[in-house]
Amino acid sequence: MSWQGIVKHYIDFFSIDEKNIITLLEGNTPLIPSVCIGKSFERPINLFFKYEGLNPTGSFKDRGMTYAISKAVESGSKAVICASTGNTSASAAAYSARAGLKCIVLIPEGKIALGKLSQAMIHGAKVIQIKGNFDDALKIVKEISEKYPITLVNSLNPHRLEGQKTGAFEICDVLKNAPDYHCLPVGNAGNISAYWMGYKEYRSCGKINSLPKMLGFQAEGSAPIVRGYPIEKPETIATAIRIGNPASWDKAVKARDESGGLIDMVSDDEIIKAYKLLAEKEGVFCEPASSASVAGIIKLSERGFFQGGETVVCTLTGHGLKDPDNAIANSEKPSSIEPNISDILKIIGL
Ligand code: AN7
Repeated sequence: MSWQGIVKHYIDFFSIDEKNIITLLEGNTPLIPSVCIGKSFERPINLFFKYEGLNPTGSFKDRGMTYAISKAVESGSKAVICASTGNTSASAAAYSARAGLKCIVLIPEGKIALGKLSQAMIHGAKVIQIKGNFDDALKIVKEISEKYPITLVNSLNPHRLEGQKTGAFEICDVLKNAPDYHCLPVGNAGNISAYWMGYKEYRSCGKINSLPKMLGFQAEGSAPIVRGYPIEKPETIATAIRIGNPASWDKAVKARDESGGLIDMVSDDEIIKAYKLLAEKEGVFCEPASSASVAGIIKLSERGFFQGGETVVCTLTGHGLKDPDNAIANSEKPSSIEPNISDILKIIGL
């Protein structure tokens, strides 16, 4: 049978009447073997990229959103709301459009990537930009959803993490076991928590017989979990993870500690270096926040963290096309000349 989306595919791990499922056939994303980065380490590792940019709206959020929106429909909800650094709003807008729900999104003005903003707008969400950051927006939508009949679809909604756990299932289905390490960028800290839940559920039912160590990376200017206190004014070029007080802080710390992993941080320079390496040496275009996971793996390898030979999966959480401004700003500008073959040959170096 053809792919039916994550909820139907893993229906035994969900609790829903199938007729209420709202899906864009998300999931089943490729686990791409690294051809360069993992092999370039002093002690090479067996590195894979879980390329979540190939979901219907271009990020991992679709896994959580298909289930959150389906459950909202099942419960008779007519409207949903979220705060977002961009990808959640894009996904909420698309799945709400499909379900016929009203969708309201709060975003930090000027700090969301162009592709994401365009998605929320074209799907017909009510887009409200606030002169504040994600953390301010989350506080407001939480309050609204507690007082009015509007369903919150941020990852505080447990159905979001339930959906996102399927990323772990798919990896184990391909590898036939769990990887040794699983590495993710950490923003609101939902995804690392969801993956950990997924791995544990898969082991409980005997699909795998080991668990990975969970590795999370925050951006240096937005690293509350690493520093141990909320960041009032988070900053990073990776706007998706520009979050100072993550909602799933405790869950992420639990995933780190139960698995024997770590949560550390990488600089914007390291993020951009990994972003370019992925694009130029692996042929994989992800957004800057996604490459924080790969930047983290590179940093760990330089510290002698890996023995060599371990299987390591990095989730590349969002597609590079989400953020064309950063792609252009960090690449060589195209030359612009008259259509003259000799000048063109000179530029090519022939
Ligand atoms: C590409 O869209 O928080 O640690 O509002 O878009 O589960 O929050 C996005 C987060 C990583 C961090 N990579 O995941 C939002 C939002 C990308 C992201 C994260 C996000 P979490």
